[in-house]
Amino acid sequence: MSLNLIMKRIFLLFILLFILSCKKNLPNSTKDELAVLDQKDLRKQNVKIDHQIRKVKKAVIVPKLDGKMDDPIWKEAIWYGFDQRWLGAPYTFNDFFGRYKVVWTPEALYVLVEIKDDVLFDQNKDPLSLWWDDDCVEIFIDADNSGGDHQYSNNAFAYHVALDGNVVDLDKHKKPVLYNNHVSSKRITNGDVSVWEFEIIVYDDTYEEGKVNDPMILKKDQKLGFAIAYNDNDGSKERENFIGSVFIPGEEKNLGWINADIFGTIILEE
Ligand SMILES: [Ca+2]
Ligand SMILES: [Ca+2]
Ligand SMILES: [Ca+2]
Ligand SMILES: [Ca+2]
Repeated sequence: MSLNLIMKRIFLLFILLFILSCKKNLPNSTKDELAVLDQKDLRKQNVKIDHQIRKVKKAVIVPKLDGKMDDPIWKEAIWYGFDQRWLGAPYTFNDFFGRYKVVWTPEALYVLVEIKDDVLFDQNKDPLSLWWDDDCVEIFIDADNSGGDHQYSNNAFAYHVALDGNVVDLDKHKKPVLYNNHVSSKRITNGDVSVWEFEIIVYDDTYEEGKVNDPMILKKDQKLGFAIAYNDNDGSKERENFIGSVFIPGEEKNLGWINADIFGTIILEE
């Protein structure tokens, strides 16, 4: 190796060391600023913290909405409980017991519900009047699992399905609207046990009532916000209990109709 070449290499080494030392001396604050910016972006987007994460099976054969649970996919899916008392006094097994299953196809979510309720009560015949005070199943769907406020928006839906099959939620004008074309159902009641089957066409936050809206095509690995509840009334002026599927921290438990952060997270698997 010539002396010239050795000198050149030493010179290059010095330059490299110089560049490295400059990088090291960058003030720490630059790094911190970048971190702060990231956190701000996260807060702006209101990222939901996934909880009650459950995998949901795909149905090859679509369950028949006949109020009978003999479809092949219902035998494969597992039961989950309505086991969270969101409103009302403690209740007995005779008063209420409920469990449910969820499966999916690209076109819809399917929910099977088995409810034991001693009295089925429908005091408000007008579906748009005090719908939450009659016995009803409430299904919460957040298509993009965004979480966040949805009280008067379509960021998420809280479908109240009444005993007569009418489906109600609030729209952006704070008025109740029938969403019977989003949720189809069939209920068969024997004694105090009702079996309900639901087909839920999923719409995302671009949904506009009265316009032409494309339903969401569901895909493998997709996450959705999901919760379900039952409003139990056995003859009182107002509902006696509101029993949900997901734990809600804090004193106020009646938050499902306002904030999609409390929904659990389902993941669609094949
Ligand atoms: Ca069926
Ligand atoms: Ca009851
Ligand atoms: Ca959403
Ligand atoms: Ca009841």
